[in-house]
Amino acid sequence: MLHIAIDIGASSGRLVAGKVENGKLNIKEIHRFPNGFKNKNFTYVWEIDHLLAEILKGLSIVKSMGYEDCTVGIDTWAVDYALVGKDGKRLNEVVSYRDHRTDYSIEKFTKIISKEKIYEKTGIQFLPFNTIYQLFEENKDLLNETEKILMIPDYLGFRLTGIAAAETTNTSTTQLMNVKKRTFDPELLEAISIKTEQFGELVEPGNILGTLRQEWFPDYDLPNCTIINIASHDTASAIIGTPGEGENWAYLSSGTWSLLGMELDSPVINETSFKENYTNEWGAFGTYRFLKNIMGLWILQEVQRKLQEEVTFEQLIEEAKQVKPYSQFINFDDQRFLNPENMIDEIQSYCSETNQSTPITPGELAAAVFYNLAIMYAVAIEELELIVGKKIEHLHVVGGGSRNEFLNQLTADLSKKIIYSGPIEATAIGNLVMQLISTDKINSLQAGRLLVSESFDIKKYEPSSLNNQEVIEDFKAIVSKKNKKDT
Ligand code: ADP
Ligand code: LRH
Repeated sequence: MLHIAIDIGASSGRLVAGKVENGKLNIKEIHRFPNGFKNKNFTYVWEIDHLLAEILKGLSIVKSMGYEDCTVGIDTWAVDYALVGKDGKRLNEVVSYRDHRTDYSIEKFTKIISKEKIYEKTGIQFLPFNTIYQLFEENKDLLNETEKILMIPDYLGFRLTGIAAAETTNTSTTQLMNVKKRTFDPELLEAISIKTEQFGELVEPGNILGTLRQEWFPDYDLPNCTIINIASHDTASAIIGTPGEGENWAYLSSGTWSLLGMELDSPVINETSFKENYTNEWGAFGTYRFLKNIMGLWILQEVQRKLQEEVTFEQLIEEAKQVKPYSQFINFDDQRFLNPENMIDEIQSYCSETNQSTPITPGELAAAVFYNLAIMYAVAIEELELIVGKKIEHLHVVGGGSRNEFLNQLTADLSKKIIYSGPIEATAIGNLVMQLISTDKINSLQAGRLLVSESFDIKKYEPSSLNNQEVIEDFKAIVSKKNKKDT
């Protein structure tokens, strides 16, 4: 049986076919397409119908390759949703989490329920765009008409099968789930005037969602597809596809975002995790991803988009290598970098506000991104060890960002940890692993990870002997001075 992972990240989507042959997972990319939000009537929205069309196009390629039957899993980015009316039709544009409607929502909402109480209940980090704040700002008339609020992968699954579910790994990022009771929290729902029934039925990864309704898509020649509820939050799938072994490893899922953390059996909710804004997102098999969102390679994507001429990631990396190291210290987690009008201007303003030199050339801008991200990774690793109380022996870097060997080496040098990079397509692979488990081809997460490590090339980076503690201290000093000035 062929398995198809539909994996849609903020910057691109792909359909990846997978099969176990001779004890290895072989994968093949069937279809790839760009993704991104668009400005429509002054709101940033995703082109969701276009994404559905790309999925159907990809599935018809599967059929044209001679496959009549397959299983399918869908994962996408988290927190965003579609509102569906009684007739099953979508009521709204799907607003992107980078839209500015929630810029001040945490402050407003936490006047109703305190930050401490929300964190105690959910264990989820405070990000301005969490679903709870988006729904808080949502048009109330639309919400009254809403039959179902569906997270993006659930909505795409609903469009393909007609079945409305709320898959738990993605639903946990709403910041509406009570982590102890593992269900929606009534007090949080009440504060945004939403009823539990407005969400789909909660489902754990591993079950079947339904079958593809081919008759709804007469323009496409499609195979018979059984849609499986995999871990539909892309980061949850990425960590399933990360070949960690034992307990002393951390991960960095590196793409549009940098998600750095550890997989735990139970959530960690205490004063330090609250203060440092660590999250406990739900994983498959009762695991928790204790992690931090770091602004990630989004910064580079936006720099690249705003440059006068077209420059590839490879060129940016080569040019960054020629630049004097650590020329500026920039806290890219500052909310100003979430979706500024012009990322280059924003970086330059930050540097002049902090009396630092200004990166100007593409290489200088890319270097500022890489050196500071590597510092931020090292700081997060230090915090993680402290909060979780475990020594991290190595860091697995997966996702598109793991192709960046320069950044991988910098991360090793600054964190003083051994880095293993790859697989690049860990998310699609994690999606496939859940399909293999749910169709009884393998029997556990551990077996899945072993299969991943035996099937894909993993590269090792050793930390250099340079003492980089000083740059980390310089970074912290500039950031704390700037934060004080801003408050
Ligand atoms: P997402 O799933 O969030 O859309 P990906 O996992 O696809 O993100 O990773 C996208 C990132 O991968 C880009 O922002 C870029 O930094 C990095 N990347 C892509 N191609 C290359 C390359 N050839 N060399 C180095 N980095 C790359
Ligand atoms: C990564 C991701 C991340 C979320 C963000 C919205 O694609 O799913 O885990 O915090 O997007």
